[in-house]
Amino acid sequence: DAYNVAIAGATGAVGETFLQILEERNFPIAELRLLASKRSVGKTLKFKGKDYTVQELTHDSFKDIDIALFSAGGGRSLEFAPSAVKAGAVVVDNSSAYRMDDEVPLVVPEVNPQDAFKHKGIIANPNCTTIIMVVALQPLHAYSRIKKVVVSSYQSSSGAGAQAMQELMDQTKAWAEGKEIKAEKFANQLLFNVFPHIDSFTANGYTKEEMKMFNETRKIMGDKDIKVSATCVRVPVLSAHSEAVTVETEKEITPELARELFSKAPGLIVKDNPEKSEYPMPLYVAGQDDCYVGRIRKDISADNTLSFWVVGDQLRKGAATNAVQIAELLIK
Ligand code: A2P
Ligand code: 11C
Repeated sequence: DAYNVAIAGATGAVGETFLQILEERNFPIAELRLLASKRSVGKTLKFKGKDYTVQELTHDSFKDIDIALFSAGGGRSLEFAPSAVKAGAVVVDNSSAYRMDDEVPLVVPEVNPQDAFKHKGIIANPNCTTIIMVVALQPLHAYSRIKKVVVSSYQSSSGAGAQAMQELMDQTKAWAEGKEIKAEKFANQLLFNVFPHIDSFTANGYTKEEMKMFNETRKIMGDKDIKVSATCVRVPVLSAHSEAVTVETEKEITPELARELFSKAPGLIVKDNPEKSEYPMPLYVAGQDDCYVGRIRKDISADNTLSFWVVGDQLRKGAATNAVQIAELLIK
């Protein structure tokens, strides 16, 4: 069997990664329809060596489409996903628009694949930082219930899209040429800087990105008692997000046991030889589908508490790979 697939937001950072992943995984595609804004109409994108012309995303874009992958921003998802569902497609939506909707499953295939089958037309792809963290939390949680997580993220410019990645490269070039450094996509200069501000601030002092980690983790892991306190930080890295995670579990999980649980977990690779300066780093994890975990150690500030470092390519496992894995579940 082969399926008719549409990509809404095909010209974006995640959209282009969708094309790569569908090609690499040889997803069975009959027709491929690439959709973006009016600005991109007529532009061509390559898939398996063939040129595809971008069309405008409209309410009529989804006739005969089986699977629609959305990554064109939450506004577009709210406006056009219902039209795709009406046309008979299943939507896998990478935006935050539907994630906390009770009717919409929020799925990470390594954690809650069964939830994908409860969909009513739309399945939500979680936030990238959340996906990378829960891939590592799941094997621990399966051994002993997680009570609390404290996490700081080191998020790359790719999280803010293709133009944000370009801005970091432009700032680097401007600095090297002694020219003025401009910040437009980000509120602050990212080159030579970090800022603890991703998405907008909410009334409790956390940002929306940080609250996504709190709320989405509970929904994906199916445990309303897990508490997550996050500080989400933008760093001048092009792609792949890193996270320093501290987890309190009901039973003690020693570093040795954690290493064993992580090693057996799907989608996760242990790289943890600090004496050889070997630990996961975004520069090397970028371009890979698996998440990497290292710096596994007993936390010395509390009982039954473990600390580790996890890195994942935000455009791949944090977005496109996870969404394509969801589509693969549906056609299996
Ligand atoms: P376009 O390139 O035509 O602007 P990113 O997250 O990398 O910034 O990408 C955003 C994606 O969403 C792009 O493919 C972009 O298309 C698409 N997009 C943005 N606004 C619209 C819109 N109003 N209608 C359709 N697609 C949109
Ligand atoms: C970032 N994680 O790095 C954000 C982008 O909820 O899907 C993704 C926002 C989301 O900027």
